[in-house]
Amino acid sequence: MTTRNHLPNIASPTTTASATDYDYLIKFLTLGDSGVGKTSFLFQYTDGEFNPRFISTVGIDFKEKRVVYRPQNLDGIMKRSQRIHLQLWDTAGQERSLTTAFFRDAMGFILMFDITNEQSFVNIRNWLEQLKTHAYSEDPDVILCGNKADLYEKRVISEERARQEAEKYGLPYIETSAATGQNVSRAIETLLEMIMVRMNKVVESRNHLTSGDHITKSGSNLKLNGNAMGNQRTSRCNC
Ligand SMILES: Nc1nc2c(ncn2[C@@H]2O[C@H](COP(=O)(O)OP(=O)(O)OP(=O)(O)O)[C@@H](O)[C@H]2O)c(=O)[nH]1
Ligand SMILES: [Mg+2]
Repeated sequence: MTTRNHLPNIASPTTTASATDYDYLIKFLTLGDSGVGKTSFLFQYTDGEFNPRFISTVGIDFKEKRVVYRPQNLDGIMKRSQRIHLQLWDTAGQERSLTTAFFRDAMGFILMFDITNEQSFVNIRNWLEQLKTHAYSEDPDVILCGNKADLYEKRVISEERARQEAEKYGLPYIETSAATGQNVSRAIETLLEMIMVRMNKVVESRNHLTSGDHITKSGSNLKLNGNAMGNQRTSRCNC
């Protein structure tokens, strides 16, 4: 376990009145080569729309969406739904060095390739290397998306090959289409589930933390780590 191995940015603001109507702020980051469909994927998820024109992202951008997370009732204990404010950071495939600074602040990563583009698939390895170096943990929560599933006639990466690659890295794999919306919500929900499971483990273990540990709770809200939002308290959990 390294000092980077903490969950960042699970936070609930206490300093602004308008920001108190959700339980957790969670940041995701899209990654992948230019043109694989990161921006289109987020646009489809937040706005339910698709633009066939390619406008390459410059720098970094983000979109937001509120969702409700319902914890799975595995142990027979009813758990209350949690209101999530999702912040979806969209990186530019061409500007790796610029965007690595944002890796550390994200809790979950949507790693995307284009099923019609061999090179974007080959480059998954490079993106994972970058993640290992710059993310909050050497083992962050990542979902692999094979995008442009609607272009099946142009497919060059078979689903089986993609699944094998995902398995090699221990990642869930989902085929998506930003054009039709296929599996777009499902991909986000899968990643959110991974994070909430990880986070709820932290919540459950909070009673074991000593007063010297860097985790605080306010009302029903847990705060972990500081971030670039500017309206949260800073605390940190080495979990
Ligand atoms: N048919 C189809 N086209 C897609 C899909 N996703 C994206 N595109 C198209 O692919 C092109 C690139 O999409 P973007 O979303 O801009 O790609 P990006 O990954 O954000 O690229 P950068 O910002 O340069 O990193 C655009 O012309 C999109 O319309 C998809 O699922 N199906
Ligand atoms: Mg883009």
